[in-house]
Amino acid sequence: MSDETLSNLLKEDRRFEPPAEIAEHANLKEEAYERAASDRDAFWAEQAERLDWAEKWDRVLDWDDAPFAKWFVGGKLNASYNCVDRHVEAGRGDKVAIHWVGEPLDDTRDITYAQLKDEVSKAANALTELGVQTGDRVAIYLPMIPEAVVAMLACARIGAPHTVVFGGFSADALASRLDDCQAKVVITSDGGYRRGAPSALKPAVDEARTKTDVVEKVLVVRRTGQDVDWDDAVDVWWHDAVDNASAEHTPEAFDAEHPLYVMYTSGTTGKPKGILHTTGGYLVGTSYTHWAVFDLKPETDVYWCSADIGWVTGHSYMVYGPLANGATQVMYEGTPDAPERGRWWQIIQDYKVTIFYTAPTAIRSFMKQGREIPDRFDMSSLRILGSVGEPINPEAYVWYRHVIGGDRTPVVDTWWQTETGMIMISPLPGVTHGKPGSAMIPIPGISADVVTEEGTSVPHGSGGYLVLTEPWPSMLRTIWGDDERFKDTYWSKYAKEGWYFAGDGAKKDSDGDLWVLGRVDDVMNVSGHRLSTTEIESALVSHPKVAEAAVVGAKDEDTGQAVCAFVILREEAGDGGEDIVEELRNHVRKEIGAIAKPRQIMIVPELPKTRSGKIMRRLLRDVAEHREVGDVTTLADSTVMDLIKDKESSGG
Ligand code: 6R9
Repeated sequence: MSDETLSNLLKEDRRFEPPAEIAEHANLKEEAYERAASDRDAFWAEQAERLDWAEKWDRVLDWDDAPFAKWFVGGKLNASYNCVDRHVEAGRGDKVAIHWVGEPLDDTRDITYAQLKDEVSKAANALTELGVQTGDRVAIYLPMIPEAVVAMLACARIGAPHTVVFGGFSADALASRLDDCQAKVVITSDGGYRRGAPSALKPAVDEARTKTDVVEKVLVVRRTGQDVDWDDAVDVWWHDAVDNASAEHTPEAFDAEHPLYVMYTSGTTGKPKGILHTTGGYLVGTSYTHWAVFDLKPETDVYWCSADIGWVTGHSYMVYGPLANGATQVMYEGTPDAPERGRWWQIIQDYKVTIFYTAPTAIRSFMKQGREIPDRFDMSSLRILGSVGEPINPEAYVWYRHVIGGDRTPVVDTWWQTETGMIMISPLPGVTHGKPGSAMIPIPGISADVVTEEGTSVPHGSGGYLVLTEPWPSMLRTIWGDDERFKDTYWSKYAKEGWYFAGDGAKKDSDGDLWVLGRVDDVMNVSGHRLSTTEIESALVSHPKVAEAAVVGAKDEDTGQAVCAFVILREEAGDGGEDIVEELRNHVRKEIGAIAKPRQIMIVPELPKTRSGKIMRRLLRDVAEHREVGDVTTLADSTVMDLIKDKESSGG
């Protein structure tokens, strides 16, 4: 990385101290870092004590067959019991587990832990009745309705690993996942509400069943009441099977390494990777981090994670972490703009949400709409804000803290992955000062480093590859059915050192704090200088007229790669004026340096994003290099590329 780019990042010198109130009562204090590092096994054993074990483990970690880990060897537990029953047994059955908010106004349900226990027990009985046995895989293809949580916990209760497929995925994507993990049962619904209208789900399951014959039964929740095709031999209504089942169900204790779920995530090749998580270590990792990073006070906090259940964030920080901790949380079915743009802030006001966890892409879209919208609501209940999914640019961080958090709230920028299962690098809200744009340092118990291609730790002020240097409880155990790909993808680059290669580029600043710069394939090389796409995007977004920016490196005869930027202007900036492109090019030059000045800037109405909000730079690179645009099937909105191409051909 060039000195120029580094010094630009280091110019970000705003700092936010932890509020005294949060610091004083913080769940984890400074000393935890030292304690965890001095005896790692003892630290994780201490964290494991937050769960109820039917049988205690005799060994914390078995790493003899690395990289195949076994955590809490010999221990037995039931994840569903830990998320539900034990809270009821402890006298907290009347506590609300989920304030569920449907997208149609006034369509809400409050579900207590006692009710959740009954629902999960019934669903577990119903699944058993449908022929699901311990070890069988069950796919879940549902909108954000309570039955999605119930279904996951019911699977966990009977030891049937679930694979949740995001409701926005196509029939093809669903079929390939069903096939890959040989799912015997699919749990779906007629449809769900999105942007004010019912959208169908079951037809995709019907179509997927024409492409694979692994599915024996489809359990269908009635959510919207829309018409569905029905196959009597396969389809079963949830309200028939579950509502009539017994609410008595004794959870069996499973081995700590019993598979809990498979979550598919995209890799560098076309075939998605089925990331396998197991029971004991995963639950220890998610409950510990949910408690430590969000400083959870289960008695008083109202927590809300806006992620969809179809992503790992929904698994770790909507289902397993919060419920294992006995938290009260909000779950929202719809989009942020239904029926109008203030919906999220309305929910925070209505439920007095205290901890809010969302993604930078959402924050930037709210910035674009302007602060007038959130300013209409009372969000003084908020005390901690979280960010996840991609690097948060300093402008978005400061806006989030200032406009949403009223300048009271620490922002925890949490770095982790589907593969890590839990948050790995993040500030602790009562300990770490906030540095906009930096995820700071690994949380207590976790070891990470930034290293060169050859595996040497980089000095402060330099960049390289992010690696995790010690195993952790919620690490992926393998890629479903493909141990070789697991070893190749994550453990071969630094095989000698035994490190996990995260696939992200990062830098250490002069304090040794970490800045995750994005996937290594998002790193450009311009005239021999390594430039981060994120960093240039961040510079663009710091311009008052810019709402969002995506940067790619396009092949260039002279410089190897050249910087090409796609920019969405803020609404109040109108068309930006005649010289907007030159103005922005010069702005980047001023912020970062001449080397980063974009060769080309296109003003566009939208950016191509996956359904989890990640910008698909691959497609933008196609445009920048004047190629036919590649596969758009994983885009949230596949028409976006047409809008961008129109712009390009009109010289926009
Ligand atoms: C949880 C989740 C993982 C990739 C990861 C990185 C990016 C996530 C980030 C971040 C910078 C953060 N990422 N959090 N980059 N700062 N706080 O998002 O999992 O969907 O598997 O994505 O997301 O590139 O490698 P997943």
